[in-house]
Amino acid sequence: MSEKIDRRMLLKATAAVLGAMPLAGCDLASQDPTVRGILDSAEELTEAAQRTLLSRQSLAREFPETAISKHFRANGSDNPDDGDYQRLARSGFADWRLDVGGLVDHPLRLSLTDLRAMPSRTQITRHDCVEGWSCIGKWTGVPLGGVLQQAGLKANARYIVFYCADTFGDSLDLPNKYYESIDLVDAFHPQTILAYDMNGKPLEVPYGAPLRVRVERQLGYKMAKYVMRIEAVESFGHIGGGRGSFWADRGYEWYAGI
Ligand SMILES: Nc1nc2c(c(=O)[nH]1)N[C@H]1C(S)=C(S)[C@@H](COP(=O)(O)O)O[C@H]1N2
Ligand SMILES: [Mo]
Repeated sequence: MSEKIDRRMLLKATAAVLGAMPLAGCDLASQDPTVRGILDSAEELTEAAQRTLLSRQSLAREFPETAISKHFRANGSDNPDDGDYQRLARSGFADWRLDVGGLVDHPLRLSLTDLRAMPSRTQITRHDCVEGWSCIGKWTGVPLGGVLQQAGLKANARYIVFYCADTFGDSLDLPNKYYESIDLVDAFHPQTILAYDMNGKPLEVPYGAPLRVRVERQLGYKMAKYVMRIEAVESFGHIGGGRGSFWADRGYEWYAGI
C-alpha cells in the first residue's frame, strides 16, 4: 500500500472516527475559506485522533502452533438452515460467489478459487466471545484491504458491511439475518482477513464455511461467518435494525474492542 493511500485512508478514517465532515481532497475546495477552516480544525483534532488510530492499528497477539485449541467452540449459527445456503453447501460451495459492491468503482464477484489465488495471510490468534470463553485457532485468508483496493473504494465509503447467509434468532421486531460492519481502520488492518481455511483445512460449516471475517482486535460477534456479500457504505442506519450489527441491534456495542 503506498504512503499516499495510507495517508488518505488515515484522514478518511479520522473523519469517520470523529464524526467530522468528510475531508475534501480537492485543491480548489481547500482554497475556500469555509473548507479551509474545516480542514484546519480537523488537523488540530487529528493528533489526538491519530493516537487512538495508531493504537487501533497495532497487531493483535499471535501464538505458536502449540497453542492452537484442541477443540474450538462453535457459537451462534453452526449450520444455517437457509435453503440457498444448504444448496451451496451440498455442492461444496462450488457455486458460491462473494459479491463486493456498494460504494466501489469495480464491483467484484469472486469464487473460492479466485480468493485462493489472491495473496493470503495466516495468523494464529485468540477468539474472545462476549460470553466469556476464548479459543485459539489458525486462520488463513485474503486480507480484506487487498479486496477493497481491487474493488476501488469511492471517496464517500466509510464502513464495510458483511451480509451473512444465516437467519439467527427469533425477534419479531428486528430483522433476523446476521450482518456486521466495521470501519475503514479495521477494514485495512493487516490482520483483518476473509478466512477460508482454519487450522490448515477448508473452513467447516460450524465455523462459517466457506468464508468468515477475522477482525482480531474485536470480540467474536464482529467476526461474521457465512459471508455472502460485502458492501461499502457511507452509513448503516438503513440496514438491519440500524446499528450496523446483528448484536448491536440487540444492545451490544458496535465497536467491540478487546
Ligand atoms: N453469520 C454469523 N456470524 C457469527 C455468528 C452467527 O451466529 N452468525 N456468531 C458470532 C459469535 S457471537 C461468535 S463468538 C463467533 C463464533 O465463531 P465460531 O463459531 O467459529 O466459534 O461468530 C460470530 N459470527
Ligand atoms: Mo460471541
